[in-house]
Amino acid sequence: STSLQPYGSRVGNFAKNAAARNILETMERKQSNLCVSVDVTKKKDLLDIVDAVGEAVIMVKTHIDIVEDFDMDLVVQLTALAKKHDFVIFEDRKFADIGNTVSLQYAAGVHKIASWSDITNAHLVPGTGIIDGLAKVGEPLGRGLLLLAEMSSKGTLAAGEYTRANVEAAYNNESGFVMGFIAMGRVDDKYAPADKPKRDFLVLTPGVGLDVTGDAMGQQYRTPDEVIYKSGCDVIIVGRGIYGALTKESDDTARQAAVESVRKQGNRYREAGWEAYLKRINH
Ligand code: S5P
Repeated sequence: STSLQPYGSRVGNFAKNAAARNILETMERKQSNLCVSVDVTKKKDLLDIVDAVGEAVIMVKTHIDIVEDFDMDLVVQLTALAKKHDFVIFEDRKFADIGNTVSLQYAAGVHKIASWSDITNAHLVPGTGIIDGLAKVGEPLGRGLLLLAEMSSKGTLAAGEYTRANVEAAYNNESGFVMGFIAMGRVDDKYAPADKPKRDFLVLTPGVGLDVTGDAMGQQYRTPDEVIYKSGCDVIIVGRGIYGALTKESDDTARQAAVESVRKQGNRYREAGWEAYLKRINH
């Protein structure tokens, strides 16, 4: 399995995808496999969290449509922070429509996702036309796409033959635009098509927490060790476990303390993720 190779040595496996190469190189440079998921509704909160954890992460994942005061200045500031701290941007848009519609959703509208997000993701529910629609926009810009082959939530229908279909679609994508999966384990190994040469893909995994095992709405958490070492995934995605402290501070002192706690959690998850990775490649 390619997951036993160091991140840096896998760069050459992604000759057709600049975003994937950039992610692997960033991981080596920063000694981190941590993606922070910044699911907050205020521009200032988003930027403060990203600035606090930027040094520890290789990727920032957004849900840009939940930001109430979104404007293009947020994109300007976020991309400036990406430069300052050396991370990749992942808009977690979870596209799920026909090719023509997703190409418009990706390129246009209020958010113009393709213009600033290095990678994004899609459900395969509509069929492979969704990949064609997104590739038409993303490929010329050097973007990458992840397929949601599995999900972290209780009762997910993304399993078994549906997961296999995602892996087959990725293997059939000759251009290299599909660079990986959202999945809970090494689906690219488990469902590798027998009639095709093995290919490398990145596996990014949400549902990661060190302190709790789930939430009230079906989220399920595993530790970085379970995800990176035991399951062989490449990137841990952590949301509330990192930014949880920054919610409803009454004054500046409380806010400062919350931002410091966010920074601390970022470092904690970076260390846990990297330790699990070192254990994996040195095993
Ligand atoms: O299966 C999934 C796929 C995704 S992208 N399960 C998930 O939780 N996510 C996303 O990861 C979800 O939309 C959220 O942004 C993040 C997890 O956040 P947390 O606060 O539970 O860590």
